[in-house]
Amino acid sequence: MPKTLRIGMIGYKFMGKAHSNAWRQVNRFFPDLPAQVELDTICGRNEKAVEAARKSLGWKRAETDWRAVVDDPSINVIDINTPNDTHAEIAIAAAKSGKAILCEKPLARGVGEASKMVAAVKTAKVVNMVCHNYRRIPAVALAKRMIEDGELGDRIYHYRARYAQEWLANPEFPLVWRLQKKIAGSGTHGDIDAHIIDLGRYLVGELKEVCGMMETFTKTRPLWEEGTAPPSAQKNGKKGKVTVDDAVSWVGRFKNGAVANLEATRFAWGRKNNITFEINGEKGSLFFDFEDMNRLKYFRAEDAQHRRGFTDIIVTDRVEHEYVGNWWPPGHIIGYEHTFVHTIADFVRAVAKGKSVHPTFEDGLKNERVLDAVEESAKTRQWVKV
Ligand code: SOE
Repeated sequence: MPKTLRIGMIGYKFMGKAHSNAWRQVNRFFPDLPAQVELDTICGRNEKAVEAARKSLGWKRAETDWRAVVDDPSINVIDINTPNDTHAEIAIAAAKSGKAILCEKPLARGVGEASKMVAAVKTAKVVNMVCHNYRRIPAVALAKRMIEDGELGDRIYHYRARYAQEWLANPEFPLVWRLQKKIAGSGTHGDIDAHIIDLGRYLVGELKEVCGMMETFTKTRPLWEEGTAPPSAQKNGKKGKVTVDDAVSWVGRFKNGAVANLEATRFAWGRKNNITFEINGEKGSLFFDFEDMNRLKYFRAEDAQHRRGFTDIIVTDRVEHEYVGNWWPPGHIIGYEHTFVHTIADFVRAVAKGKSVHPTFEDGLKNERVLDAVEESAKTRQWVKV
């Protein structure tokens, strides 16, 4: 008889919606999972808004006090989708309550908080995971397999990645929490650079040292009451100070000798949610573009010179490509929301077996070490060891 996992989800906006869809779909599309999930409680501060989310996202109960959810003995899993300043407090309390924990990225606002979270889950011996959903894109999983199979050779020369969005290029976009250091910890850096750092750690290896720069293009923005009006609405014309980075660029060295070159920005008009990476090895290259997420491009240096070029792999084979078999026949592509279903399917398996899968909180801490090192480098204009 499969176990039942009752989920308590803290946070109900964008990530709450993506996670709710994944919790609802996971047993339907991964029928072999060793546990059935129940969307038990959704939690948020605004009673009216969280009740509306409960109804639309399919949860049994709505709650405004996260502590009540964490202390509820009938809840087995805590899924944290709140702003970054609450991740540590909620996760540490959930670990003490013996809950398995899925936490949105970035794990915390820096190494200090992340270290406490890792200590808490290790002491409590609870299954833990950070929701770096892009690892579980089938094309990214294929890239990992090809690198491990030696298709790029033993030596990787470059990991080059960019994460570009445009949603803050409008200077009138209000001062939301992602622009406030005390809540977010950092701006573009912890928000989306964290994702391409995680992909670099997953696909290439650990970073040894970094050298970076940061820029804040728009120093002040209109104030607004979070949750009282759509972001375009502005409250009383007052402005507040932006206290985080708008863009970050950095280079680094991996421990295995590969060179890193990463850039993240939320000021790139025309780029909605554009993640690209290219990995160059001694025997060839891989290229991925999230705007075309079901393809992986592969260049094999050993092909005959007159006909070699980037081959275009459509990553939709039901047997050869991870996760695809749970969806549609070849060529019927999948999307952003499926990456959360894949992540949560692996998390459910981990909880049922009592053994965490990557990326764990330890991975989240290693990510924070890179984030903090880049931030220190940008401040000191020096190379910094991770
Ligand atoms: C905002 O930049 C954001 O929602 C990130 O916080 C997510 O992690 C990313 O997947 C999409 O963009």
